[in-house]
Order: sequence, then structure tokens, then C-alpha cells
Amino acid sequence: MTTLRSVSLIGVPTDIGAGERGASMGPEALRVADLTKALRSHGVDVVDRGNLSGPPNPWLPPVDGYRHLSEVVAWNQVTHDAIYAELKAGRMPIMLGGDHCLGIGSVSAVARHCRDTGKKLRILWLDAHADFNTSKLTPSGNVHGMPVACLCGFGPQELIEIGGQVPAISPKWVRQIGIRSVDAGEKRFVHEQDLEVFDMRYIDEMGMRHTMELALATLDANTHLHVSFDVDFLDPSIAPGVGTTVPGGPTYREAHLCMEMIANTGYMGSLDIVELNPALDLQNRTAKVSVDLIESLFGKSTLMRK
Ligand code: B3U
Ligand code: MN
Ligand code: MN
Repeated sequence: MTTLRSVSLIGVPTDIGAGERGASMGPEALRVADLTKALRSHGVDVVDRGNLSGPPNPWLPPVDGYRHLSEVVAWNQVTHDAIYAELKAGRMPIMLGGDHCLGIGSVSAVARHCRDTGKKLRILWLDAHADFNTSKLTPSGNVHGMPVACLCGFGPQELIEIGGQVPAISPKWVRQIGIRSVDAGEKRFVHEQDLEVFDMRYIDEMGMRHTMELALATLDANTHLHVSFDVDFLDPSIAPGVGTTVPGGPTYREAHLCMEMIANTGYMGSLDIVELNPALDLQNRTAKVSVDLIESLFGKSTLMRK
């Protein structure tokens, strides 16, 4: 495996883009579930950089289709800067969210790093949702439903330009997996932009193995693979601690296979863990299952040799 083994954990304790409060406690729940120790047990050099800071959540209704836009921009700016600095220093950033609006800062930093280094970027978006809304399409105004659209250049100027180039990414670089809740207008836009979506219907019919083989098919030795893991990807029976549970997600076994197949590529260069909401969890169960899955992402397997 060629995966970078020096990791920096960056906590981003905010729920500024979410529709429920509580994802701001995600970083601490992952620490309590012993994320650092788990990674070290697989030979990873881990430094916990602590938490970033940003504006408090004023919990106001949306304005012009966005809730808390100026605060969302501020949090994403500090996230971008922290992630970009780690990549520049040759370390693998793991962003501990926080809600998924932070994917804008994180992925735009990764895209900037790929431009600097001539790497090809591929993004795996593990999620129940497509996160492809715009201010016109959104039913909620919550920016955690918009990060993929913003990264592709569809969003407010202050957000789409955070990584220094608009658009930060091409929809062609994204593979979405586990999708099962897409709003009506969002669905049309997903088709229009030709996003590659492996929804739950596809996984049901073809299986997780075939799905991941296709999702990982265009990777090569020059690829930087970014994994954006929204914990609501998982079936709520194993991961109840998220703001927007959607039934019918991947099982424990399917999710592990997904992570193991990513690990086997050796190309993962950065990771987000987002939307974990300890206020809605049961005895930190969702944080523990997330740590379990992250171990698989870093090469834990039952019998196979590394
Ligand atoms: N698509 C809905 C719900 C949603 C998106 N992402 C999450 N929830 N976590 C929206 O509000 O945009
Ligand atoms: Mn999401
Ligand atoms: Mn989601």
C-alpha cells in the first residue's frame, strides 16, 4: 500500500450548514471513540491538530435561499486554509466535521493542492444525499445540501472561489455512492450535469463489490483520491446519530467492503468525516462504528496480508 501514513486530524466543530443542531460535537465524539489510538494501531503516524474556530451558530432562517451564508463562508475559509497547509506539508488531512457544508473548504483545498502538484483528483462522495442543491432548488436553505454544486461552480461567489479557482472541480471527477434521497429539482440538475451516481438501487442490484470496482476504475498512480464520508451514508440501524437519517443505506458489511476496497487502492490522500451528531446518538454508537470503518479505510482486514 502506498497510502500516506502521516495523518493530521483537524476538528471543525460547527453545525452552521445543517438543519439540526449538534454536528458541532462530532470531532469530540470521534476522539472519545479513540480515533487516534485506532489509527496508530495500524501503523499510522497521527497528530491531532485540535479544533479550528469560527463564528457561533445564530440559528436563523434562510435569506435568499441560504441559511447563515456569511458564517458558512468563514468556517469554510478556515477549513480550506488548514487542509491546504497539511497537504503542502506532505501530510494526509482528516477533517472531523462538523456538517457537510465543510466539504467545500476541504475539497477546494485538495483541488488546489492537485493543481500545484499535477495530480489527478477523484472524489468519492459517500452519502445518502447528492448534496447538489442550489439556492433556487433547495427545499431548506441548508448549505450542507449544496457542497457538490458549490464545488462544481454553482453557488454564491464567496463560497465557490474559496480554493482560488472557479469551478474548483469538474463533476466528472466525482463518484457518489449510497445515494437515496434527492430533491426533485436537484435530481434534474444531477442528470443535467451528468454526475456519476451509484444509488442504493444500483448497489442492491449489482452489489457493493461491483459498485466499488466501477467507482475506482479510473484511478492510477498519479491519482489523489479524496473520500468525503457523510455518516448518513450508513443505514440508520447502525448509525442513528446523524441529523437526517434515511432508511435503506449500506449495511455494516457493505460499508466495510466499500472502505476496504478504497484502502486496497493505496491512493487515498485526504478524508472528511462529517454529519456525525452526538446529540442524536445512542451511547456514542455512531462514532464507534465510524471509527471502525475508518480502520478499514486504513487497511484493517480480518485475514488478508497487507
Ligand atoms: N436534500 C435536503 C436534505 C439534506 C441534504 N443533506 C443533508 N440533508 N444532510 C436539503 O436540505 O438540501
Ligand atoms: Mn452530505
Ligand atoms: Mn447526507
